Amino acid sequence: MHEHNIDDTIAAPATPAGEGGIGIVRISGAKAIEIADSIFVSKDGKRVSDYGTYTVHYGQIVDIDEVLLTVMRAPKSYTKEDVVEINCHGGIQAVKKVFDLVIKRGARTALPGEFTRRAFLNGRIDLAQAEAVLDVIRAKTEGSLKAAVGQLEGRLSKDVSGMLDVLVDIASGIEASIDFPDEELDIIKEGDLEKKVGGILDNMKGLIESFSEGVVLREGVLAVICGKPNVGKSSLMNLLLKRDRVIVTPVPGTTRDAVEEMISLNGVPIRLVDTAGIGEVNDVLYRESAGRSKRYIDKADIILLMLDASTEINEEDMEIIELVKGRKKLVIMNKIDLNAELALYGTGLSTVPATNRDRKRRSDSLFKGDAVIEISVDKKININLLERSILDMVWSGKYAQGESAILTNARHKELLDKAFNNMLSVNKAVKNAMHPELIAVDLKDAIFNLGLIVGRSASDDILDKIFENFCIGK
Ligand SMILES: Nc1nc2c(ncn2[C@@H]2O[C@H](COP(=O)(O)OP(=O)(O)OP(=O)(O)O)[C@@H](O)[C@H]2O)c(=O)[nH]1
Ligand SMILES: [Mg+2]
Repeated sequence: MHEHNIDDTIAAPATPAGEGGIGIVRISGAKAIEIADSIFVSKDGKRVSDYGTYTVHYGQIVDIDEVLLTVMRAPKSYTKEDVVEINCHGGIQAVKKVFDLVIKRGARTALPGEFTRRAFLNGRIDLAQAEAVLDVIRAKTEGSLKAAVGQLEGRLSKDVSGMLDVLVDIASGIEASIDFPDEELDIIKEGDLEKKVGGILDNMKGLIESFSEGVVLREGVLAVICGKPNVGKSSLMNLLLKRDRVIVTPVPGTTRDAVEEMISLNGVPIRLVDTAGIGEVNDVLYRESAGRSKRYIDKADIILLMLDASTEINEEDMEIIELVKGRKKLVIMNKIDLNAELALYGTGLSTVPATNRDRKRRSDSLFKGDAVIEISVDKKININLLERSILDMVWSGKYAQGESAILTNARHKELLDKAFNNMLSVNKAVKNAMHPELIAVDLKDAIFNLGLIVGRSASDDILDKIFENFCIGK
């Protein structure tokens, strides 16, 4: 087990190792100012202990580097302790030397996430907010960032604390009625309690339902482009990525390995995968690449099944169609530019692709329930529509990035599920006018589980588990 003595003064490089413009060594704790004082020679002749909070000073760490030193005094700092940040030149040597010197003068190397852990333990932020720090650092797109920042600002915390307040209120009312059974206490009167419990259940349900969106924002959606060779999968990958990431040639079987890249559609992170065409080639290399394609197809959240709109659906297509049967997918008919009428249809100049009615009918029966869209990667026809269709699949039409709290973290989801079940029991007990003591038991569990989300009653083990994922220096 790690030693998290909160009385230690801790230090760590706060910037990633490697070359960069600046590198920062961060120190936090009662001795932060004293340690900085012992190694810093200021240009203005003053000592670090003379400096006020939120001030920046130019000087030298003797024999190492010229630096800027920032002082943030307790309690208005990241950790609520005295914090000093030393900005030196980026690069491994300067940062390492300054850091070593700080340790020599009495600081201890911070454990992963220890600065943030202190911010939590010292009461500046709650646990859900502390966890959001990591999400902000790791945010993949604007959408992910927005969700993480919302949580860091306390959107979820406020929601959860609000529920906790109501539950604690109910619980104390119930306790009182247990202690003084003869007095008619307001709390369990009439529909009042039932209404409060119902409100909490609704609130919890809304949060739990937001988790599917939350996970998408945090982790991204795995969207796998698949199809027989040469239909234009890699061309689509490059187009959506807006750069020439993968090789495109007129030769079927060009792509041999699956390639995954992150894109952002309206701020939603999509892990887009280009796969090798699956078809009737038969060499060792082909079997390996088709195997990889199939493994990605198995893992996909969304299948982007690509077909060639300029030719009939053939056996090769059928094999893949069979492979992705029943999966959540978008059927993309590419190369409509090769077909005059379909091309016109794509531009909106013609609304019915007349000669393709038969083909359409066939694909309609093949892809019942799936969205089918016609595009041309080459001529960039219907690409906006394609992007919108992908987003629609991700959100199934129900998502609007509003101001309400959303659940992005599996730990929170698990706890809310538990608390929700506790509240269902409470609800049942209330409806059946059961003895208050029976209501109180489940109510206490609900309060306990909800409390763990924001860190009330969280044990050291739980904290260890959460903060071990952080980087050192955060
Ligand atoms: N006319 C036309 N040609 C296209 C279109 N999209 C792609 N192509 C061409 O089709 C050929 C194959 O494109 P790729 O993107 O390599 O196809 P792929 O599906 O990745 O092929 P494999 O990697 O072999 O499975 C290339 O010559 C592309 O330029 C399109 O919309 N219209
Ligand atoms: Mg390819």
